[in-house]
Amino acid sequence: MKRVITYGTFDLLHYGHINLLKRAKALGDYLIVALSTDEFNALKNKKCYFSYEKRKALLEAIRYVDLVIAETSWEQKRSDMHQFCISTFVMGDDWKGKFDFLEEEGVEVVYLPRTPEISTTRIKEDLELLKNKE
Ligand code: C2G
Repeated sequence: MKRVITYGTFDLLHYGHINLLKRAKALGDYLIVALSTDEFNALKNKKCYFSYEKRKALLEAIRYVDLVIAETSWEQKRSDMHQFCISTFVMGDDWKGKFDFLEEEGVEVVYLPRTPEISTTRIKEDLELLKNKE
C-alpha cells in the first residue's frame, strides 16, 4: 500500500485543486490530505470563505481522497510522514524546494506543475469585478 500525502487550504475548491489531487493519487494507492485548519490559515494570513468543516466535507466527497486530517502547524510534516506511513509527499510546484528536507524522513518528495490560470484568489478577484459591473 503506497500512501501519498499532500497539504493545503483548498478553499473555494476548483479544478486546479482537483487536478493536483488526481495526479497525487495516481502516484500511489491511498491519498491523505492534510487540510489547513481555520486557526492555521490565520497563521498563513489566509482568510477562507468556507470553514474547515465545510472544506473537509468537500474534499471527502472527492473520489481521489481517502482520508482528510487536520494541518495545524508548519512543524507537523516530519512526524506525519511516520504516523501515516507515507511513501510520497506531493505539493504543487509553487512550493518547489520548500519541503525537500522530508527526504530525510525517507519519503519521496514530488512537486507537480500547478494548473495555470486558476486560483482561489483569482476567483475572488473576478467575482469582485463582476459585482462592481452590476
Ligand atoms: N494548486 C495547483 N494549481 C492551482 C492552484 C493550487 O496545483 N491552480 C495546488 C497548490 O500548489 C497546492 C494545492 O493545490 O499544492 C492546494 O493549494 P492551496 O489550498 O493554495 O494550498 P496552500 O495554501 O499553498 O497550502 O503546508 C503547506 C500549505 O498548507 C499549502
